[in-house]
Amino acid sequence: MDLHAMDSYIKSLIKEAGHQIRNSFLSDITIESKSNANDLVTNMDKEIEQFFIGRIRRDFPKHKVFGEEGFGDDIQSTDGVIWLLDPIDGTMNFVHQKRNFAISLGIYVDGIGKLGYIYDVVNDDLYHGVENGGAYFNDEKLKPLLKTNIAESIIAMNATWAIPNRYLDNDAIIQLIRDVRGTRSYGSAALELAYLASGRVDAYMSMRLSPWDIAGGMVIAKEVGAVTTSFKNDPANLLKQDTFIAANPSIHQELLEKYIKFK
Ligand code: 2AM
Ligand code: CA
Ligand code: CA
Ligand code: CA
Repeated sequence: MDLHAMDSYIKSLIKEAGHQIRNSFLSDITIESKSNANDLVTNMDKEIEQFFIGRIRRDFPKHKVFGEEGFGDDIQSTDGVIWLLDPIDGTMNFVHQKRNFAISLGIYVDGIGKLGYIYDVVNDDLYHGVENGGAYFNDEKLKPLLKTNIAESIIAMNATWAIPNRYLDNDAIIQLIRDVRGTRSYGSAALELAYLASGRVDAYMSMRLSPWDIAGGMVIAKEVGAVTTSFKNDPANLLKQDTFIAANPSIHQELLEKYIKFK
């Protein structure tokens, strides 16, 4: 695969999709809920996924697509070329705020991340990464993450972590909230990964993410030296939902050992 040619193709595809999303602000969107009342999906989530799939089927008929809205392929293994696509990551923000959402895309070949894209549609900011070729914020090359420590870190996590739950030791999480410099919650896993890669936060963690939420961001994050794993320190799962942490390498282990404790 010619990564350079693919990269140019994908950038223009993503910009075209972003244009369609921005145009949708001028007309009414249809909002439905999925697994629960707060799990939203709109006609644009579906239309943008179908837009990508139409182009991929036409121009790369051998490639497979694993997308959130289910118009792609039934993916059971990581063999071959797979586009892991979240057409709108942060749908709740898309609906309520008309900002703070992104298109998230990762291109994986036999389970290895080759190209990653996170497009902040409203700000027209594209984060991308090429395996062994660096990570970029628009045209600016991102620098390797600098050494840090918990006390000087900003951690992106959802406020619901403070609510006692069945899985994790709540006291350890509350201690983390006390020990860090600050916490942030942006509501888009892809943007939170982009902020990690660009050094604006030092870690991002979530109790449940899907492959399309993290695929693009993992390629980008790896290029600046970030570590991405499950809470059990396994490689992130490309086939099913799992826990997820992406962090500056100087705090990843301490976060897992001291603060993320399973009951
Ligand atoms: P989505 O907007 O594409 O659904 C919100 O904290 C983040 O978690 C978003 O990246 C959101 O992606 C993701 N997420 C994954 N599964 C979710 C679910 N069932 N409900 C809400 N957000 C979910
Ligand atoms: Ca969703
Ligand atoms: Ca998502
Ligand atoms: Ca989505």
